[in-house]
Amino acid sequence: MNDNHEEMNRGTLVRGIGSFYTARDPDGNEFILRCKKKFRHRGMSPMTGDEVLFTRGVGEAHGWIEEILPRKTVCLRPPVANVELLVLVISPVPEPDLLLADRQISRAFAQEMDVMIAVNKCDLDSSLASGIRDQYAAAGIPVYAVSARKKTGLDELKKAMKGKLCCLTGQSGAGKSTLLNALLDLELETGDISRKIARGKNTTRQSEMIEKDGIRVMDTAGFNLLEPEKQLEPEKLKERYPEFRLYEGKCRFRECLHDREPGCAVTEAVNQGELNPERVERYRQLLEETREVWRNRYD
Ligand SMILES: Nc1nc2c(ncn2[C@@H]2O[C@H](COP(=O)(O)OP(=O)(O)OP(=O)(O)O)[C@@H](O)[C@H]2O)c(=O)[nH]1
Ligand SMILES: [Mg+2]
Ligand SMILES: [Zn+2]
Repeated sequence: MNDNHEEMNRGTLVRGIGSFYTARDPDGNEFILRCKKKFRHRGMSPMTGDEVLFTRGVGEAHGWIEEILPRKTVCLRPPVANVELLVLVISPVPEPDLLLADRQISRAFAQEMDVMIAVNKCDLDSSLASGIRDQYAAAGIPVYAVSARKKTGLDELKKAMKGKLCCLTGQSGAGKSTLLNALLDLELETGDISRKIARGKNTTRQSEMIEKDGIRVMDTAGFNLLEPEKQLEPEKLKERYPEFRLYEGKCRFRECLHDREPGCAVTEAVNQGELNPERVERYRQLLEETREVWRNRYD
């Protein structure tokens, strides 16, 4: 057996449908693969963004994923690997859910991903972007105001996405696929917002990696709910808020979790207008939830 197909190839998984995955090699060739059972035994399933070693199929036959290389980062929702820059897409419709956004930002920062926000549909509401900027400036999260429909603000966003593996994420209907179509001149499927429930219709079903114009980006399925993390110690949550760092060690109590303890420097910073009250309020909401989940972690 010295046929070509036994040779090991290297590629990136660019999509997966059912139990079939597509790997793209460095020359841009795509290969349909299946996953060997050994991964399932290890509780590992391949994800879009994975770097893999694979053997090619003969003729029309599919090949096999032989190895999944170590992941730099992992998101479970959307399920993607090796993302370096998370691009949250927020729009006036559907109504922004910033608690959901904060959950995603918190998970991204825990893995040292970069995060930025694209406020889309600025043709419908030109003031949303500045409101979002107020919420996230102190955390150092850049906010780009764009309209995929009117094609405004696209160059700046595109420039900021260069050089890192990006992932567009956000509520269904926020306009992720439309935005990628406008940015990279693609024809990804897009959907309407339901009139009745004012939500997106989950048009994109799978994560898909696109490489074009020097940009590597994944379009992903929107969602409206994210389960709380089971293994997060409440004390660790504040470490995921870059804007708190300036105040660490300045509270009356050394163990302060910035949850309305007396003499809290974060509360003081909110009162002084240095930190955004809504973002801090949502932190406290997530802290409460994290405590609750932590208390019940053995149930
Ligand atoms: N007015 C306006 N509408 C937009 C803009 N961008 C997207 N839309 C509309 O928003 C709706 C949803 O767009 P999609 O691109 O399918 O949204 P998505 O985020 O990919 O949604 P899922 O794939 O379901 O997660 C479509 O009707 C788009 O035409 C924009 O800049 N302005
Ligand atoms: Mg989509
Ligand atoms: Zn404090």
